[in-house]
Amino acid sequence: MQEAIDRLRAEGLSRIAQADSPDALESVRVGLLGRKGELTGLLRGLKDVSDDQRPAAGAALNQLKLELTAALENRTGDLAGAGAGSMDLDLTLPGRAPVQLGTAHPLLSVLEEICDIFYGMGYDRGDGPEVELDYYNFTALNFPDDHPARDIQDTFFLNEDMLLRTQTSPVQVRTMERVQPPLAYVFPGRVYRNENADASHSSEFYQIEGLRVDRNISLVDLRETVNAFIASFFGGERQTRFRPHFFPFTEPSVEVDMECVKCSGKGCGVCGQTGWLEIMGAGMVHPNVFKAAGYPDDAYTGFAFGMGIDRIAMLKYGIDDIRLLYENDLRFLNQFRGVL
Ligand code: 2U9
Repeated sequence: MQEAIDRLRAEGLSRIAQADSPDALESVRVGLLGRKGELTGLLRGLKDVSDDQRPAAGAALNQLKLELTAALENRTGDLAGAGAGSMDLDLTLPGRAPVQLGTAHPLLSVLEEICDIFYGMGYDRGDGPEVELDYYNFTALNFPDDHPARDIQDTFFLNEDMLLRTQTSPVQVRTMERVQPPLAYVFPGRVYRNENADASHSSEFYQIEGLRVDRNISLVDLRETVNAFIASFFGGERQTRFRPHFFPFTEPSVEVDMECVKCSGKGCGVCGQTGWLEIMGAGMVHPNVFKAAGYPDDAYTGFAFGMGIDRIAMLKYGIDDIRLLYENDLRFLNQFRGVL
């Protein structure tokens, strides 16, 4: 019996090793361990072994069965690994590489950093829907019916009355309907514009707007708030300037420039040799917007501002293509590990 067992071990292992496809291996398995297989035959033959030798022969046969089964399993794994596309995964095995923990996306950490600065000045945070009514996105903000921003070329309309918000301003109107002055809020969030993507444009981006309404709020309050924000976010004393501009929802309106982050005003590639970077738009809330929100027309004044978070993040980290912020390429994102 022992001789037969040893012969079957040697032959069985060699046949398993030589099987070169899953089908060939399966017929080797049937030939060895199947109902009419050779090992099964030897197990049946146990009854003819003498009583004193049967326990040892039984143990040796069980051992052989374990060895052949293990060899078959290993070979199955080898053949599956070699076959294109087919995989026999053992999900219980420990991973080969250490697990990489996620990290904050640069856009969201800049968003939180900006909010934190305004919380420090006593602001609250407001949130609202990305799918908006035309009324809140345009009409209540004093956009005339024929304003070019309402064009389908600029705005994603869902139907005649509904659209994807083009700015977070509609949340400000919703907030003013709910909250009486004095109030100070920031409204960060994602906005949408129907434009072709390039290095500085994306059809979705992040914005943060701010609103402060009280008695006797003036442009001086706006200027000091903007200066405090810029000093805190970019560090140090930086020159700022207001240029006259036009927005339907503010009067007067301005665009705010700050000394270039790269060349500190000398002129370089980042600031187009001007020494200045446009950082936000702002102004005093238009009386028609107060009217739409239901505030008395003469009791309060307020300022509002808006900036693109993408642009601020790009300036802060020297990112030259906005699309990098939306592609989730780990080679890009991994550079912010531990930075934020
Ligand atoms: C209400 C009243 C006034 C929000 C403002 C801007 C100026 C502005 C742009 C900056 C770059 C949008 O991301 S961007 O393209 N925004 O220039 N936004 S004042 O004014 C408001 C908003 C709501 C009720």
